Amino acid sequence: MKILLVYPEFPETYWSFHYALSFEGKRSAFPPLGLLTISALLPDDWERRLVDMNVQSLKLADIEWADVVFASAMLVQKDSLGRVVELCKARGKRVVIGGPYVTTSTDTMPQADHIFMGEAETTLAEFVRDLERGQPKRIYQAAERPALSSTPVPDFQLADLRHYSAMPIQYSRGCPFQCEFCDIIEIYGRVPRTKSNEQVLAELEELLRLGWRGMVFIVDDNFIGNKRNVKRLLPVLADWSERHCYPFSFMTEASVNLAEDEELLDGMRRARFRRVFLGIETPVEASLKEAHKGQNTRCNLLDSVRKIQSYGMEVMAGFIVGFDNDPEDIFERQIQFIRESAIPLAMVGLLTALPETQLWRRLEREGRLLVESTGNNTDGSLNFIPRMEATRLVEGYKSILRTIYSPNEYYQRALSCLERVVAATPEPRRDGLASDVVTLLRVVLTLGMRDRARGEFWRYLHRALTRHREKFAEAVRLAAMGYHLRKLTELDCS
Ligand code: B12
Ligand code: SF4
Repeated sequence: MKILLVYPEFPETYWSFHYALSFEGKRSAFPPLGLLTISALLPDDWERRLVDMNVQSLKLADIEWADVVFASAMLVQKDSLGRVVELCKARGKRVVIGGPYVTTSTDTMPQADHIFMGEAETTLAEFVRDLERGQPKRIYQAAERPALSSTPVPDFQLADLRHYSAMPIQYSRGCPFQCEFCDIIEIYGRVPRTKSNEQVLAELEELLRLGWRGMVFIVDDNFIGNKRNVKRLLPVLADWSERHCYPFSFMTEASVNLAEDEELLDGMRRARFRRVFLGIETPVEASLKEAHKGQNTRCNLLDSVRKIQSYGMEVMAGFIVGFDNDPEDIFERQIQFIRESAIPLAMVGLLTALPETQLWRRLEREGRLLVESTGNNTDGSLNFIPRMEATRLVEGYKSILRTIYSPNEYYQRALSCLERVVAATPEPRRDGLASDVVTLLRVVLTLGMRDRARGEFWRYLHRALTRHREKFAEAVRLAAMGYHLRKLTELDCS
């Protein structure tokens, strides 16, 4: 059996990091871990090929080669997925689809032959058996969420690692909290399930064997969802890293209560976590309460950010406007908070009702739902009737983006971040010195010569060099990221 695994194209969004990645000569941030995991669950003697359309085009020859096509998508990839399914069906191929989009919106891809809802660790084996018997079903959905002990080491070797800026691994699924807008808890549940320490090390060993060096993104919904287990993992991870001369550094996503736990923070510092993404959402307490995000109201959010930064981790964070309780001055308050927090990568979105969430159900009851979301909460579109007048909300939202990504504001935050994030040892080298030099030249050529904000860039670089010389590589990386965020803002919000 020949299996073609296809990952549809992402539209250009803040999250594509397109403009920043091009400096490094990378085509995409991460390979598709869902498909690499699916591949590892298939019978050993089946042949597999991966086409990540974010790094290479889908060729007719690939489709012709395959007996079965497997595709995975988030909502934001829906249009591209639709085109993939159409193309493959037109060539008479059997098409199997799965992933977060398919899980939450089943009835929207009528041409696909088989639909996998939820996690596939148990259902895929059932499909393979059914297929061999000639009786595959249209819909597969596991009765229970699988234990992650059944998740194999992903087939990382299928991806051309050179095209990506970081590698993903997953330690846990699910999150114990219950934020109203969140679809994670609907898809992956509220009881965090973790892999064993041995499984994690086996995945790292495999990445090492394949020659990967550099950033590893632990793509958990909430890395500290199961604190007891993660506290057992961290010393093992630190020890492994030391024994292997620190080939990787780590980034992950976590809830803000990370700041309350010094044992966890210390464990993460020792294991060389460099970045952590927090769901801060808003500094407005009434809006946090409305969103059932109680964990963010029990602390001073700015202090929590500062504490995490003091453990050597850059904080990235998500922010949302559009809650019913947002006051008229919400836009200024978000800007002020972001300014004071020293979070360069502040990702601000409009509240979005994703299918099957508590928010979706409430708005449906209140008769306020308009359309299915585009899946991209930064494209300025609303899929429900907000309390605030819609035009004012969208305009205010865009004014946040224009302000926080403007060169002065962004470079100032980047400098404050360099100042606060305690000096760490250099990050592991991925592609060697020559490649670093080429990246630097590209950044200097674009930001320091061609860009209209070149004056701000040189002032930033000068201050970074004089005050934080040992963090020069970090300073350049942040500048590149800021350029991406500003470019998109100029395209979308002018
Ligand atoms: C890493 C990640 C990213 C990476 C991209 C990684 C990549 N190239 O794939 C980055 C950071 C770039 C990213 C960006 C975005 N992301 Co994202 N991301 C994730 C995250 C944290 C992990 C994904 C992952 O690797 N999971 C691990 C694998 C093993 O799990 P899985 O994909 O679910 O696969 C399992 C099953 O679903 C199933 N399966 C999956 N595919 C298939 C296919 C077949 C054929 C079969 C049979 C089974 C199957 O089997 C697997 C094993 O059980 C998820 C959350 C999560 N827990 O998954 C969010 C998530 C997928 N992202 C999400 C969103 C919304 C986004 C953004 C739109 C951001 C935003 N808020 O606007 C952007 C879009 C990207 C862009 N360029 O614009 C949502 C998707 C919601 C939806 N219903 O579509 C999620 C679920 C998180 C959330 N609620 O916010 N993301
Ligand atoms: S903390 Fe994050 S992952 Fe957990 S429920 Fe809230 S939004 Fe979802």
